[in-house]
Amino acid sequence: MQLFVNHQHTQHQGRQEMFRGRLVDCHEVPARLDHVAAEWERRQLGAARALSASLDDTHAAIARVHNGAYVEFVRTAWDQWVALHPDNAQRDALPSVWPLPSRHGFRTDAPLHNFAARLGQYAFDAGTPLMQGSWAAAEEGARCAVSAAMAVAAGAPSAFALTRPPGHHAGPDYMGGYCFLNNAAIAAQRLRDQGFSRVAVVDVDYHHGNGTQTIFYERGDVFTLSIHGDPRTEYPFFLGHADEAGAADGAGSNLNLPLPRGTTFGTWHAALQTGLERVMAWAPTALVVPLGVDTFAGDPISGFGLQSPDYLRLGQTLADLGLPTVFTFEGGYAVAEVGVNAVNVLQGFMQHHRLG
Ligand code: SP5
Ligand code: ZN
Repeated sequence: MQLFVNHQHTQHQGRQEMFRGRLVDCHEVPARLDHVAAEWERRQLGAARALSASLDDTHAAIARVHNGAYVEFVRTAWDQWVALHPDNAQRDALPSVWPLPSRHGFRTDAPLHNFAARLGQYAFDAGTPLMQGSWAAAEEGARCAVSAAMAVAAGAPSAFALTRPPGHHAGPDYMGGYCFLNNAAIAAQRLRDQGFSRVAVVDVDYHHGNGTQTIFYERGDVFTLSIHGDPRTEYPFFLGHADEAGAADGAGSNLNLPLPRGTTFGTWHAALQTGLERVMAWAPTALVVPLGVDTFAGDPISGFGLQSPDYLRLGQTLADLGLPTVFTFEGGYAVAEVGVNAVNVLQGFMQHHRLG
């Protein structure tokens, strides 16, 4: 498995997120990635590769799944924020006002010249702080995702984009859920553009992969499967229900398998196998796995009960599909265990994949 590491990730280091009416320390911290890198190294799984994608190519890949005005906003948001008031340089930007859906009468077509309004237009929660280095970190993460996809397109059996901030909650024109650019969607689209005719995304993060689902919802060339905490009780609440099956050309190519809080590995893995039967019946030629390990029993913000050895088995199950595979790093907030859990998936995969 080829490893691509985002060495710019520490430029994104959120201070606080809104939780139950007050600001609490961010769960999505730089040490998460460092633990995964250290565990990969400890097991001697191979040196990280140089990123093959240029910045120009990365921007082209980002533009394949994200809206140009949104990308330009994320790129320039910090400077706009600091221009409002010099004290803002010491604070992260967090949204606090949003338009409700248009049925409530609010307009989103009028020009917005206020930064707080523009931030609300492009974000769906107050848990995704944006700071000086957020764009640089997210951009380099997308570069890792493109490089990983290109490695697989060139014949590598598998590749891992080890990056943060994560990506699977970011939609065509919005940030949220600690995510700015959808690395998994960027990788899937690049695999399509490199000639893989049918790409499946199998999202195993605790939270529904709403951004990825939305990006591909009306397309028949990318299948999206997500297994996650039931959005009736779990974040992101407003998407991820079992009846979302895709639309237009994408009808039948989205599958959500929501599970209740408290679900442990036996039930979780049975759901995965049910989902993978649908995926394989769809006949994909490549796979993208947004890899979140916030399904871990010890995760501080999530509600499933997977144990560390279970992640080896998850890797094996994914390997048994026998597909060229790109992994992107998503959630997992039990910081001390995140390295062991994520690398268990990857090592379980490598030990069982027919392509090596
Ligand atoms: C990539 C990813 O896993 N994003 C998850 C974003 C979740 N943000 C909202 C979390 C709200 C739950 N907070 C519970 C805190 C308990 N101390
Ligand atoms: Zn998550």
